[in-house]
Amino acid sequence: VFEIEQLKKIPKVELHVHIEGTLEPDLLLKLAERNGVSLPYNDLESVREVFRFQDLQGFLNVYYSASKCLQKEQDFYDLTLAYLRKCKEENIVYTEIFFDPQTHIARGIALEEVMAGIFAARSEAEARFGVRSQVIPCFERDRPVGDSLPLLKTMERIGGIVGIGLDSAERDNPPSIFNETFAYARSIGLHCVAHAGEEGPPEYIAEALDILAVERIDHGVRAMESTALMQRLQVEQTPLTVCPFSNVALGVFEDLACHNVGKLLEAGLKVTINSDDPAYFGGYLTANIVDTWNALGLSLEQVIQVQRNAIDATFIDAAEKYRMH
Ligand code: ES4
Ligand code: ZN
Repeated sequence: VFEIEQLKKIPKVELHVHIEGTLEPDLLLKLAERNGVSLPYNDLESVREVFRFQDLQGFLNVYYSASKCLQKEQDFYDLTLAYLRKCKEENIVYTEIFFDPQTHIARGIALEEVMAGIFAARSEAEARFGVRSQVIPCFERDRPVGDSLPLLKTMERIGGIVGIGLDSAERDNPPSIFNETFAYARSIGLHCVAHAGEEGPPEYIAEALDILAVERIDHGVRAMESTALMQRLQVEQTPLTVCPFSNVALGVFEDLACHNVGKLLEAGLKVTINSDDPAYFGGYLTANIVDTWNALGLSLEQVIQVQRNAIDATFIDAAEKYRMH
């Protein structure tokens, strides 16, 4: 049986975490008050009540609504620094952080403020805690596809991002329609990832690889439904950023004992473990590993394996990866 304190000691890498999903109830309530935002819940008890989800859409409704409390550069700074402080505490030495620009722009927040807050926290955390990070904006696939390329060009002008991603409601929103935006991102040297095979079918994983040319698949757990795809992911060693707590919280798997991550590992896929939206799904990276490993009876060697996989799957240069190993 693994314990939190034991696995905290192992240096770790996280590749799938949405910064808005690290907004803990106490900071949420504090920001609501600071910015004069009224929420349908105003104490920790009722927050916990609302944080019980049926599926991805049910979660996204709460997540986007809570994000309204993030308004000023300082808010994004506080949010990001709190997560990176958590990384220090858990010995997460490097993390690639997602954010959802469209959620904030749609409310009239300047993208420059959002990004300045996140970047300032990044520098601070590197200097103070030695926790390094990079930043990846995600396009929300349930918003008009035509908004994505102009937004990408705005972010290109602002600078500082390492890649782009694709998130939000997956069903009936296939990756392929973002073709042009991802092609442009690649042409300017950005890395590409996409959520696929979370709630959507295995075909969306193949599409993300073939049409968007993504280098990692976020989630990807529904790959198991296709033998051909499993074989391809094994041969190509495409990293999957698996998020066990998220999958259970959103009903993708009944419980951790039913999760397929052990089978994905046994099939030789390049699996990594991540927290996704830790404030909403019951815990950070270390807790995800501990509880999943205990539920499935996985080994310490497999903990090391997923961490080696995560180092290989990062968007840092080869010399640096070598040092991390
Ligand atoms: C997300 Cl769990 C999940 N899936 C898709 N999009 C997301 N955005 C934040 N969390
Ligand atoms: Zn996600």
